[in-house]
Amino acid sequence: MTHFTARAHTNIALLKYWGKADTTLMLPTTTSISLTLDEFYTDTTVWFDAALVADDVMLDDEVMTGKGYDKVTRFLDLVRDMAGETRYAHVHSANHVPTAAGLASSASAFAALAGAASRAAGLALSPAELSRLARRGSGSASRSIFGGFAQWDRGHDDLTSVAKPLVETIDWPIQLLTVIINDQPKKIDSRGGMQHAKATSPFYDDWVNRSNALVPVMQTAIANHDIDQIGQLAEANALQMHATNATAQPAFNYLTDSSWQVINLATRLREQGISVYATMDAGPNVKLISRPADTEVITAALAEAIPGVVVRTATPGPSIKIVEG
Ligand code: 2P0
Repeated sequence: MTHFTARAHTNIALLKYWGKADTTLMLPTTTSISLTLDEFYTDTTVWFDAALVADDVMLDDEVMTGKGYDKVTRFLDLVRDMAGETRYAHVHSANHVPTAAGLASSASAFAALAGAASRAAGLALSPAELSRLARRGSGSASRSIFGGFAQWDRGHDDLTSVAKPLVETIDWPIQLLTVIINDQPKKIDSRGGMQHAKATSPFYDDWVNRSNALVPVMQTAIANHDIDQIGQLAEANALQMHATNATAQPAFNYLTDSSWQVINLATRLREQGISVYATMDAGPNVKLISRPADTEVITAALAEAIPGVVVRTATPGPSIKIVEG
């Protein structure tokens, strides 16, 4: 019973994934580009055990049940099929992605699970194979196999829908300031939200076409270390993604009044010459793409606009790491 532990970091999309072309294979409608973050990650240990009569899944020292457990066992079934493994597994996972930070943990969680479970089952997968496998757990997990900037090509089948590194080591100043917003709107999970937007928004196809057209433009902006171009593209892409939700039938929204306060603050700071751009995912928190040198002026402006606001700094992070436990 060899134990394997994997550490995978979460990522934030600069060009978003919002909708599936194939819900079984988890093929997205758009190619997405992300930044992996150093500060937020998941550690997962897996070992297979002939004495088990069902998978044993623990998250942060609590027994996992319900929908979350079902997702994990379905994912382990994929790994068992690939490896010819018949035993159930122990999965012990620790999330270092504070829920209060409003960052999705499914990307780091399924990337770490793919890494640890595949090795524990005796598979030696390449990074691309690992990315494909992680995608089956959660789409955004395909990108968390890689550090720095990663691109998940939407592809057209299981083989071609895979992430790759664009630039793994980033030696120039870029960060995401995570602005934690407490006024939580009604929770709609991203899996349901993206499918509803795809099925009912009259602007959905337009969003897909615009998003895919931005891929080479974003690649050039990253290659040029052009934080203003990266930020402009990311902010526009995020707002267009959220517009598909606002125009769904019935409409729904992840952004709250406080989210808009932060987005509008970024606009005002730009008018003062500061490079700061907003990106938002399936929740109210706003991530500000910026330079570390501007942290103080940005956080001071945030504190003035929203007294007591909490801000967490996130910097570019590394690829998945797997160790024998
Ligand atoms: C992203 N999000 O590109 C987008 C932007 C949220 C908003 O990927 O159904 O948890 O498990 O594939 O990966 C969140 O979606 O969804 C997500 P599933 P996932 O980061």
